[in-house]
Amino acid sequence: MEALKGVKILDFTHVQSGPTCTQLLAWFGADVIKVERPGVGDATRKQLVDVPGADSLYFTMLNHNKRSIELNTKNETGKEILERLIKTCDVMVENFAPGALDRMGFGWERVQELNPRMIMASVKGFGPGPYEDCKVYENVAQCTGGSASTTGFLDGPPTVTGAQIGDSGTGLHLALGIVTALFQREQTGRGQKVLASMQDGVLNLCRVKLRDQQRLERGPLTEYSQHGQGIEFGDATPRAGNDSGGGQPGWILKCKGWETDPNAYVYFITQAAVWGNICDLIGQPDWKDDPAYAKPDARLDKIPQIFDRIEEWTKTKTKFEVMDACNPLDIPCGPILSMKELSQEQSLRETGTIVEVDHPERGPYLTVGCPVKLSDSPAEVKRSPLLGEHTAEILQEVLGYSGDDFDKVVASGAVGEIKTAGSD
Ligand code: CAO
Repeated sequence: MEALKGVKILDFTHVQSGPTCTQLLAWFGADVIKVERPGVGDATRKQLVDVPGADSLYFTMLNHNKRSIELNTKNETGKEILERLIKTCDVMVENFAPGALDRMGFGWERVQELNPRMIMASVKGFGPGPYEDCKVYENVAQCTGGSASTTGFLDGPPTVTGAQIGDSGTGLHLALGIVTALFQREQTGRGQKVLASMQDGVLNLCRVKLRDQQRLERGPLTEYSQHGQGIEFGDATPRAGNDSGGGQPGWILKCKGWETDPNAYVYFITQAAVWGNICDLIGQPDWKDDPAYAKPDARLDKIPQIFDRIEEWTKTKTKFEVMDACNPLDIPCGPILSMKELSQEQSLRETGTIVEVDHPERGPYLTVGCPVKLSDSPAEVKRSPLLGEHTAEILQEVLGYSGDDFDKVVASGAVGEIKTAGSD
C-alpha cells in the first residue's frame, strides 16, 4: 500500500528544486499531475540533451512517477481547467519566479477561495526581505546560504559543492512541509501556505558553520587545521578544506594509485577512542604513550603532520584495502567513490538506491531511486511522462470532461495536441 495513496498533487514545478519535491511525493504514492506549457513543457526537457529528440536525463531523472498534462494557464479555457484542478487536488506545488502566480491570477487568496483545503507549497530563492523578488538558481543559493563562504581551502576562493543542496535540498525541505500540512489538515480541515526558501534551506544544512561563527567570537576554533598551523582566524567562519567539522580530526589522504586515478583517496578520521589502534596500524606504536601525541589536546597543533604520517601508510594500500584494514579496528574512514564506481555498485542496485529505467525515446538509463525506504510502502520508480502524455486521461478521468465539452477544450488550444487515444 502506498503511503500517500489518494493524495492528488497539482505539480506546477519546473527545473530542479520543485520537481525533486513532487518526485519524492510521487514515490511515496501521491498522484502527481504535472502541468506544462503546451508544446514547450518544463525547460529541462530540452536542456543538456544527450540523445537527440529524446527528453534529457536532467528532466527524466527529476520527474519519475508523474503524469503530464499540457495546459496553457493564460488562455481562458486553460484557466477554467486549472480552476477545476485546484478544486480537485489536495496540494499545489510551484516554484515560479516571485509574482508569476499572481500575474496568472492564481495567488494564495484565489486558490483558497477555490479550495479552502488546498495546501499551496512554494519554493522561492529567498524568504520575505530585501531579495524576495529575485530569481535564484542552485549556486546562487549555495552562495547566499553560507555554503560557499565555508567551502574550499583557506587560501582559495569560495567554492560551490557538487551536492545540489540549494535545489534538491530545498525540495526535500518543502516535501516535509507538505506532509506536515497534510497531517495538520486532518485536524483543522483547512489548507495552508508552505514556503521553503532556498537560502533558508542551505543555511539549515550549514548550521554547524553558524555554530562556529559564534564559537569564534569566544576564541580560536581549535579543531580547525588552521589553528594547528598557527594561522590566525579572521572575524568569520573560515573555509576549512577537508577538516572533519566535528570534534574528531579528519582529512582526505592519498591511496595507492593516486598518481593516475583522481579518486584514489580515502577520508580518514583520527577518532580519539581508537588512537592506539591507529598508531599500531600505521607502524607508529610509540605515539601511544608519547605525551606529545597520546592525548587529543596534545595532538591539536600537530594534525597536518599526523595526517602526513598516516598518508605514508595509506599510500601503500588501495582505498578499499584501507577500508578493510580500518573497519575491524573501529577506525572511521570512507573511500572517495567516483560516480562511475557508484553507478556500478551492486549493493546500491539491490536496495533500489540506483535503478535502471526504460524510456520509449531514449532506452534504458540509470537514475537514483527513493533515498528514504518505507517498509510498508516500497517505491517503484516509473519512467517520467512524455510531454502531454496524460492530457486526455486527466481531462476525462480526473476532471470528468467528455463528449462535446472535451472536444471544445481541445479546439480551444488550451491543451495542445492530444497525443493518446481518448477523445469520445
Ligand atoms: N501556461 C502559461 N504560462 C506558463 C505556464 C503554463 N502552463 N507555466 C509557466 N508559465 C509562465 C509563468 O506564468 C511565467 O510567466 P510571466 O513571467 O509572464 O508571469 C513564465 O512562464 C516563466 O516563469 P518563471 O519566471 O518562473 O521562469 P524563468 O525560466 O524565467 O525562471 C527560475 C526560472 C527557476 C529562475 C524561477 O522560476 C525562480 O526563481 N523560481 C524560484 C526559485 C527556484 O525554484 N529556483 C530553482 C530552480 S532550479 O535551479
